[in-house]
Parts: sequence; structure tokens; C-alpha cells
Amino acid sequence: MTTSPATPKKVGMAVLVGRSNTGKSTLLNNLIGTKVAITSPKPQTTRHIIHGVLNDERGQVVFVDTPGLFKDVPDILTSRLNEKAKDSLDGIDLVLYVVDPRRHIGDEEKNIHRLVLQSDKPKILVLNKSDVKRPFLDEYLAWGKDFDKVVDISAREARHLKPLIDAIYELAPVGEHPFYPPDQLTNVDNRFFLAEVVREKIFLAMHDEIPYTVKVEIEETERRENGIWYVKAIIITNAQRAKKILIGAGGRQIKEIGQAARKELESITGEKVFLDLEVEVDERWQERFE
Ligand SMILES: Nc1nc2c(ncn2[C@@H]2O[C@H](COP(=O)(O)OP(=O)(O)OP(=O)(O)O)[C@@H](O)[C@H]2O)c(=O)[nH]1
Ligand SMILES: [Mg+2]
Repeated sequence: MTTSPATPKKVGMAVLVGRSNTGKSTLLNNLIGTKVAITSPKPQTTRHIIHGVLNDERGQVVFVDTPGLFKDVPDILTSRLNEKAKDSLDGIDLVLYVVDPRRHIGDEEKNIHRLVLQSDKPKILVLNKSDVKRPFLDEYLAWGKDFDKVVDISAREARHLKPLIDAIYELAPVGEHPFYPPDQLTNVDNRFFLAEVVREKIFLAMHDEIPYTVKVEIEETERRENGIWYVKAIIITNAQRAKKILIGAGGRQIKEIGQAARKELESITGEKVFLDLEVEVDERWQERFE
């Protein structure tokens, strides 16, 4: 009996880029089957580069989630997020350009399209949100010729992700050394994820500009004697006015945010969580944001 030589493994970094709100983080979570990135209907939810790792018999793909790209950069935070997203196109093996064909192609989308085409790496055009009506689908389909592959998916419903994953493995380079050990799913550590869950609940609960005035830090996590997992998180905002809104009348708003975050943390960990939230003002946190 003869044995065929082992197929060489694929090892690749695939970056998810696109405008804000196209569903990049939702896609990342569903590609790897675990929530590592927070998502929300508001733009500019993602602020940090997040890796999600997929391993199968074909090899390892690391998905790199990025902040949405903007045309106009009215403030320092947006400008930093744009830089991060652009920098993340360096040193990768594959570009997944995620678009939302419910939205008309305007100047912002054209800028990103141009940026994506500057990369000499294989590219996949990901037409997201196939579960809803997409009036501008034809406009995006006309871009298909610029890409190695076009896939039509619903990230939220995890629909047609297999053909996308197959295309990614096909286009990824052969490599000998995986980036992550087989049991590691992400570059995100527990503390960061805890803070992100709180930030997600702020994005979901608060209107207008409030989510953009806020960052979250974890001050303490401790296993208490009664088995409860104690977490102290500080919500840092840049104005007294925003602090007042975040706390709400009689503390109702902060309580709602805390309950939503606690419920999610309990359902992820299967443990009892006591989440202690405080709001502080630091007028200049955005200037120091990295
Ligand atoms: N209908 C529908 N909604 C989706 C789909 N994928 C994502 N969404 C929604 O689109 C919104 C934005 O999703 P995110 O994953 O946060 O988008 P993002 O591209 O990461 O956004 P930024 O981090 O701000 O750049 C959320 O309300 C998601 O639930 C999809 O396939 N179908
Ligand atoms: Mg995101």
C-alpha cells in the first residue's frame, strides 16, 4: 500500500476591512464560532485590532478585525482608528473586503475600494447582509472583476460562510509555522474582553454621541470566597455632562448597562458575576488613545 505525501498546510493572515457597520466583527465572531469582538448597530464600534483564529485540517487562518474606515476624520479618535485600519493592511496574506450593499456606493466606499486595490495580495469581495433587501447589490457586483473571488453571505445568520472559508483556504499561502498554538483562539485577553463587553452595552444603550465619549478599563477582578467573580470596571468619559447621562436619573442608566453586561458575562462564563461600575471623567483620554 502506498501513502500519498501529506498536503502542505496553509497558514495565513486574512484582514477584514471595510466601512463602519458593514458587519466585520459579526463576521469574525461567526467565522471562528466564538464571540471575541463586540458588535453594535452604531458606527465605530471596533477600536482595536482583534485576531480570531481558525484551525482545520487545511491549516490555520488568522482573521484580523479592524475599525471601520472613514473618509472624514472630524476628531482624534476617528483619525487614530483610520490609521490602525490602514496599517493593518501591511503584513497580511489576504484581504477580505466586507461591504454592505444596503448602502449606496459613495465617496467613502470608493476610497476604501481604491485602498484595497492597492494591496498586491489575493482579495475577496464579501457581500454581506444577504438576509435583508440590498438595493445596491448590482453596484457592488460590478466591482467583482477586481477580486479573486466574490462571496455573498449573511454574517449575522452565519449563512454561506463555508464557501467563504473554502475560498480563504484556497487563496492562503502554504506555511510551516502557525501564528498561534492550536488551543488559542484570539489575541484578546480576559481583562480586555470584560471591558469590551461593558463598552458594547454602552453602545447598545446610549444614544447620539455618548458612546464615543467613553472608554472602559477594568480595575480589578477577583474570585471572592462565596464563589462570586467580582469585577470592577471604570467607565471613563470626557465630560461631566456625559457622566451625568451615563449614570441617569437615580442611577437607572448605569444600572441597566451593568445588568446587561453582567448577564452576558454570566452566560459566557457560566459563573456568578458581581459587576461594579463607576463613571469617571478624563477630558483628554481620546488624545492619549492608542
Ligand atoms: N441584517 C444583517 N445585519 C448584520 C449582518 N452582519 C452584521 N449585521 C449588523 O450590522 C451592525 C454592525 O455590525 P458590526 O459587526 O458591529 O459591524 P463592523 O463592520 O464591525 O462595524 P465597526 O466596528 O463600527 O467598523 C450590527 O447591528 C450587526 O448586527 C448581516 O449579515 N445581516
Ligand atoms: Mg467592528
